Amino acid sequence: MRWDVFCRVVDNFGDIGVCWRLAADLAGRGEIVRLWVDDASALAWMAPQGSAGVEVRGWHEAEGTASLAEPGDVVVEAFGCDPPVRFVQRMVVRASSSRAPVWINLEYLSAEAGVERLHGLPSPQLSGPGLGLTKWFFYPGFAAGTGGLLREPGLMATRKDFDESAWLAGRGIDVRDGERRIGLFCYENPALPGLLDEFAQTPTLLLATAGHAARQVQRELGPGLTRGELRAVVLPLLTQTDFDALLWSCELNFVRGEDSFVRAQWAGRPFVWQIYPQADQAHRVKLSAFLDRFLARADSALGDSVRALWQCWNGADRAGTSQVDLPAWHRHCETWRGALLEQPDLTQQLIRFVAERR
Ligand code: TRH
Repeated sequence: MRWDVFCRVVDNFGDIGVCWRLAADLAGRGEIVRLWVDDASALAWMAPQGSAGVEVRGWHEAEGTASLAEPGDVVVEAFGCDPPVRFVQRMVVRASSSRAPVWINLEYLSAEAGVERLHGLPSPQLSGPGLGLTKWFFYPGFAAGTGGLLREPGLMATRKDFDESAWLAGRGIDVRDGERRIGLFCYENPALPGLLDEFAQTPTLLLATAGHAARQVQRELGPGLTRGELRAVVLPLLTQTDFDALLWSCELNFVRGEDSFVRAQWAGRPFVWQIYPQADQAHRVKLSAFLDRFLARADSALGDSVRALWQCWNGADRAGTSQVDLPAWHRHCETWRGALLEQPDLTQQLIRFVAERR
């Protein structure tokens, strides 16, 4: 099938990060994809090699009248980004002359219970440029009855064969015996200074990703990038493939947003999530909903300590990892990943969903 995926970069890297993973995964399964994006600049470092089967196009090109902008069989708008009006009008024209494109709104990921109810619901277009078409809500999620999570077919095999020492050496990162490795991808976080104090008590190598994390670590630790037994390395922007490798190379990962949050779960290593903050505090509910699901089967000491750490990292001025039993947490993350692997992945579910509606 021919797919048109629309992405508007609101801020940060998550919008394009998710859309790129989806586009590349679709193409990897033999689909033909055009990714229409209003700002493709991040792809230069996230996916410099591109992907066979994915054509990246400027958003404005979809507004034109050239045959290039004829809608394909499926139109995916990521996160309710509203494809250009002229493009939607041509979807209506296509519907009148042949088969209507299946129009999907790929929603944000949430562990809230309502997701199962909303996933797959139709939204008939009763007004506007898409009048007469139907848009379908597609919700990623953690439970049966949701659209699942992005997971490329070969991901777990690659994860299993991954050689973290070789990857770290290849990036020029010097690894020392007895040092725990922690990955840091976060927004500006008032809890970071306290956490660095804690890390300084134990031999620790902190791998800080480019952007907010790197800037805050540099500000806190100064040019030497050390404090007590802690040393930090500031990373350049990594490709998405190397970003996954980073998560696989650390004993504990701090992640944020949506895509890195999912990838940390496929890593099967302990992780702390900094949720994307929303002005109306809706993120607090989302955070609790995930913690409830994630910790439902953890023993109470582990559950309480992980919950406390995550809540501090998302709002307090102090957060510490020392209360958490890291080996037990690691086992828990592997069990959680095992349960998620039982679910069909998002791309597979999306292809099936579309096929049933054509
Ligand atoms: O950048 P984010 O905070 O994105 C957020 C969320 O998606 C949020 O839900 C959304 O509303 C907001 O953007 C607009 O975090 P996220 O989702 O983890 O995306 C980061 C992407 O960047 C992910 O695909 C991994 C990638 N990345 C790299 O490929 N290399 C890097 O070096 C780094 C630091 C990130």
